[in-house]
Amino acid sequence: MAIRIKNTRLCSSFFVMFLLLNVILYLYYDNDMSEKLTEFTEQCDETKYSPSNEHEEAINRKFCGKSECKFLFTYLQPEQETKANMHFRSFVKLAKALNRTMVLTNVGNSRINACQKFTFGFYYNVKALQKMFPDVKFITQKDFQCWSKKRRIKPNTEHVKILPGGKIQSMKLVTPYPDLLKTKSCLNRFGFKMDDQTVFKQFYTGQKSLESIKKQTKFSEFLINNLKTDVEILLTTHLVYYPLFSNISKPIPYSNHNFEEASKIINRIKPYVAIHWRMERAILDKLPECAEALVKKLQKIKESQGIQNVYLATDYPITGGTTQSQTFHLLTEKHHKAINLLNSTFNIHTWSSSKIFANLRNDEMIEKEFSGAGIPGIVDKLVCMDADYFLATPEGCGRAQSTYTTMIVNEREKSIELGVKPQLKNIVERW
Ligand SMILES: Nc1nc2c(ncn2[C@@H]2O[C@H](COP(=O)(O)OP(=O)(O)O)[C@@H](O)[C@H]2O)c(=O)[nH]1
Ligand SMILES: [Mg+2]
Repeated sequence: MAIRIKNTRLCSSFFVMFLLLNVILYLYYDNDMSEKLTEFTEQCDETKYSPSNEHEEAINRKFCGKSECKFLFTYLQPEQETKANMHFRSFVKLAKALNRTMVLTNVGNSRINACQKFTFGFYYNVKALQKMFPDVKFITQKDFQCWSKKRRIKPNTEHVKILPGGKIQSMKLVTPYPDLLKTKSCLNRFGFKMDDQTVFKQFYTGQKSLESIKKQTKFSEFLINNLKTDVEILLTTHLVYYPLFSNISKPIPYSNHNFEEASKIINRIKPYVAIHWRMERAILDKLPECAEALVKKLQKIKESQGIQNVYLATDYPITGGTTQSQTFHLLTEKHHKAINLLNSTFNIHTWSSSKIFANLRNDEMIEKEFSGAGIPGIVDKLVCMDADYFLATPEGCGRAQSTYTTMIVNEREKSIELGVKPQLKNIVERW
């Protein structure tokens, strides 16, 4: 009997410890792991009460901590991940300057826009972003959506689009196009007011006007001065390729689970040479030459450095299907032959041969992310950052001026400077 009581006590203390451990683990991983699935399967229920200022204020307090909410929602970043990452930071700066809460727009398929199915934390480390911008308030798209739906007096909006070209630093009011935004940009998923009465502003940077820091500063000041409005939501988008704000901070770090998957690959293949072959825009006739030169270069590195393993990061569709970059349309026999030469000469490791995120891959919607450019692009980038030796695309063999490659190079340079990754033998070399 006594033994049984002892056992029961022992069991319950183990159970309590087990629970505690889980709570600790949950808190530790919260921003990365708890919020990574679909946004729109679970609808936020609309409230049943009739409109009254008191209720509106209560909803506001719940979601933005104040009786009045002021949000900045950049619902569409036009470019893919590295560039979208950069522009997102410009808009955080804008949110800061305008004292608005920044919406963490959804992500997926290498994009940051309202139509995507994953929360921002699926790609990015939200806690790290908060540290980078300690005085900016953030809200997930899901909570923002919920807030807008729960509001009975629907929050008002102003729409802002920033375009390159036009008259330098100019702004004009344009005819509203709410229906297009509702259908094409998924803004029908939110409960805010946007109609033919809504103010639609179009800003122009002027020709090549954001190419210098001085011009960026002038433009951002112009933008801030013209966006001091009382509307509850500023809806923003742009088509600008240069940074909108000067002194843009370092990239938003990727979320922990991406680092963990990259580490699994790295630990399995180290030491290794990583190649970033961004094939988009290669001169087709040059491709056979490019592949041969790469093979030669790899053989040399193997001999001189004694590194046996080769990791290939590329926008070529290594799993078949479409290319990994959505701006890479012209895929030819010459591309296939180039990759075949590489594959037949070396045992090449890739994100695909490494079965990344095995625990997530039994869901059809998530699996789609692994046939596209999203998560594989992030993991490839992280594996390249840690490689013992790094080779990047030379001119003519693809898109040598790639922000994707530049991000790897900058990170490697920083690691060498700080001496934090002793395995790094070079920053970058073009083969
Ligand atoms: N998986 C994978 N995707 C890549 C690689 N290189 C480029 N991409 C994809 O191609 C797109 C590149 O766009 P971006 O990140 O803006 O860089 P940039 O266009 O090269 O300046 C992204 O969607 C990437 O995910 C790669 O090595 N591996
Ligand atoms: Mg791009």
